[in-house]
Amino acid sequence: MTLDVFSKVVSQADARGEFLSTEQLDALTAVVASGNKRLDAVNRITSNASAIVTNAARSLFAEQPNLIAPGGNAYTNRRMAACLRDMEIILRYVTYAAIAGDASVLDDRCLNGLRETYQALGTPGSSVAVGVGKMKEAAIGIVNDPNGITKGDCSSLVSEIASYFDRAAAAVA
Ligand code: PEB
Repeated sequence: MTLDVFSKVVSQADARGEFLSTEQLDALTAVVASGNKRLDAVNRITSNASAIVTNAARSLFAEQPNLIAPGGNAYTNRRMAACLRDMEIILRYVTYAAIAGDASVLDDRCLNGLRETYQALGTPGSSVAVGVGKMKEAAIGIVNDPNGITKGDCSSLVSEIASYFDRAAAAVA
């Protein structure tokens, strides 16, 4: 089921017929308190999505030129377009998970069955995972850019966002 961090806690508590625990409320308080940072981070990634995708793809093809050589999995415009599109889809679902504060949307709507899809297509999932790792580095660099923002501690938000990229990479590697 696709949930955000609030509905996830509610459904977990409801499954046990319990009120929200102090720990659950504290965790949600932290999510609310850092809400503007989360919105800013997602806004920054979203505004730079096309650069994040193209730079990651360029860097992947520089490292793995076999992908774009005749017979490679990104050779021909059609496959290149499919590859860029896949990276954009994955980045889009990472931003959804980041705004929701929960990975379920990424799992259910993007990663579920993706490994099998790539196996069936003969697309190297390990190369997709490398591309996702490159998007992660770029996205985190953009989120951490001190330009134009009030300085604050974004470390837990950054590691949460990093975990969504890691999850996507692990799902196809
Ligand atoms: C997943 N990717 C491809 C297809 C599907 C997906 C379902 C087959 C149908 C099509 O071509 O459109 N679609 C994609 C996705 C979701 C979805 C993530 C989630 C909701 O609905 N080729 C490379 C790189 C890599 C790549 C390693 C990093 O060399 C990707 C990019 N994906 C790639 C390629 C194809 C593809 C399809 C090349 C086309 C494969 C082919 O037809 O030969």
